[in-house]
Amino acid sequence: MTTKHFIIATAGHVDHGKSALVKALTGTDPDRLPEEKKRQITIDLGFAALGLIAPNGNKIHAGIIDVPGHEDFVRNMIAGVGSIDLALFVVAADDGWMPQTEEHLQILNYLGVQHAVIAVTKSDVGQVDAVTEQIRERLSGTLFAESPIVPTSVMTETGIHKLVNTLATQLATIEIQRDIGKPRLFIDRVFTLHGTGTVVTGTLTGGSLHRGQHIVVYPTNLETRIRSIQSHGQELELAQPGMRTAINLPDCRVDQIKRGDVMTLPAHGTPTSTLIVRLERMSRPNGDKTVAHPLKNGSCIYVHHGAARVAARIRFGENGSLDAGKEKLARLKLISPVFAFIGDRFVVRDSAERHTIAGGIVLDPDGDKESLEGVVAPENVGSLVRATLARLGFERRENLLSKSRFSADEISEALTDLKEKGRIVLCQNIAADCEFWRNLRTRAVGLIDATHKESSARAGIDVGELRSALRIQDVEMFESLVADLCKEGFVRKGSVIARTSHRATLPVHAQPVEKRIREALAGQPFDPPSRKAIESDPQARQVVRFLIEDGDVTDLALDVLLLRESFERMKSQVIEFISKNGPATVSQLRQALGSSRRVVVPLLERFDREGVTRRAGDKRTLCDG
Ligand SMILES: Nc1nc2c(ncn2[C@@H]2O[C@H](COP(=O)(O)OP(=O)(O)OP(=O)(O)O)[C@@H](O)[C@H]2O)c(=O)[nH]1
Ligand SMILES: [Mg+2]
Repeated sequence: MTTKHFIIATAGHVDHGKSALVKALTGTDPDRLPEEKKRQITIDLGFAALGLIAPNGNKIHAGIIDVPGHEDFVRNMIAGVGSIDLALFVVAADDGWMPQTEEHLQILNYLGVQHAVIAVTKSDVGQVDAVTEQIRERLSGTLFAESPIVPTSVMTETGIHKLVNTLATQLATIEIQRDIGKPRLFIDRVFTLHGTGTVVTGTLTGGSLHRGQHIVVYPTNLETRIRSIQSHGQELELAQPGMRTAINLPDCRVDQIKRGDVMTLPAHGTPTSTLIVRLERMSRPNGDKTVAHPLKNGSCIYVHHGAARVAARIRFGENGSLDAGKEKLARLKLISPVFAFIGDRFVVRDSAERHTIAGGIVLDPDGDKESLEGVVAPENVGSLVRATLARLGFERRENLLSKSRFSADEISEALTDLKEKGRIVLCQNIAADCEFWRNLRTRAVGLIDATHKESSARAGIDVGELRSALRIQDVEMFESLVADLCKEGFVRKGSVIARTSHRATLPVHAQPVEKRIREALAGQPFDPPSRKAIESDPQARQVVRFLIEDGDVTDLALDVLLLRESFERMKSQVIEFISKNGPATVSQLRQALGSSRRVVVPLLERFDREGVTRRAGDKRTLCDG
């Protein structure tokens, strides 16, 4: 039977007994720093592990993160609760609801933490009933309104057993974290172990990491390999989502990595500094100082994402501010990049780091390119795919929603499904919005038809000309469009695209010119007159273009035209000569063909490109096969 892994973090006001409770539950004192022991206060994150048995007998392993309650260390607290499954929310019976009880509650709600168990600590010295009532009142309307409340005392050991059972019962109902094949380890500690080298720890989400794997650390782009993995002191081959994970990176120095960095695989996009987000402010009971703090357009704030804290500026779509109980779309300009996914949640604090003022959800981590219009919350993969394509027009399949909380398979299935329902277009490697694609096709067809109408002597429109007329920068997308057109009704011939039904014809008055040109080229087939001499007037230029597009004439170099037939004959003769006489120089081949360097040099270069010949020193040999 496999053990389910979860992460629990404590939360609550300073001195309310969080660390003492963790020690009573696990036997581990999470306060490990000498200064913490001296001041009897938690400063930074502490860690412990708790083995539990679910009511159905299944094993549960919970990694516990103990956070500081003091208002000076809220920043550390947020780094600890970024990706937890359940909060162990602590309120002391002798003190009741206090400022950081409130602030921590808001932080957990902004981060979307869905589950909590509430411990009314110090039940031996406080008023359990009154405080329980106060807690229920403060939690009403929040995600924890229905969470169980357990009175505890570490002095008398009251309620500890019940708390263990409550945690087990609650965790048993929670889905384990999803493995979407996109692991992110939000690094919260970096240190050196004597004889082992650099170790980073964090909470792993989104996918697994295994020993020997090649990884990248963002935002520094540090690429390295995992030497070994541990979770709560146990060596592992593989760390799974929802595990506290320690990773040994012997090839890195400690000063190359810091708290807030993200370890991931190189294939899932890069960090960015502009996020499109939906910001929200909770509406909380009166007298709460955190609600009063203004959040205006242009405000400088701190964004807490994962274990990172980054200064940023807020831009709302229009001027104004975000009031309590409201939400608004905004763009966040960060001073340094974060590796965020669509659907990630974050916390916003003021620039002086005194108040938690808002929270939000990332709607687009690549927020540079488009307006705030049409950005949607990621409810399900299908609607997200459609909304994304509606905004972007098109995207490469492998890039579409790569930074989202959906797996590549889920995205791929959604694409196929939407295509079958006619809601999106899939063409080669491009996924596109139907309307966008239809418009593009209509414009392309219009340009092709206009070319046919205006210049019937031309085989069609040059693809490069079509691309620039459509103003398409992306070559791959353009190639998909051409391929789509060529599925029905259109054809690509060399460098032009045309209606299948189109036959290029020269106007009657140009036919004598055509005759003259053909004769000039046929007169000295292997050493014809220069292109300049042949294209003596605009009409001759038009005819030459017609003959090239039609395939009867090859333009070998800027100034060299050959009849296709001469080109093919020269090819056979070169092959025959080399087969008979072995590798040959330009000059030998020139003599054999009775041609000139002007023609033979570009001719052989063309044969090299076509894989007919190969250059070895100053000689040409034949390519095998
Ligand atoms: N009487 C009594 N005292 C307790 C109980 N739990 C904790 N304490 C005391 O409360 C004080 C604070 O306990 P901690 O566990 O350090 O509190 P904390 O919430 O971790 O504090 P910070 O991490 O600094 O926010 C210590 O002196 C504990 O001995 C309890 O159940 N009963
Ligand atoms: Mg503590």
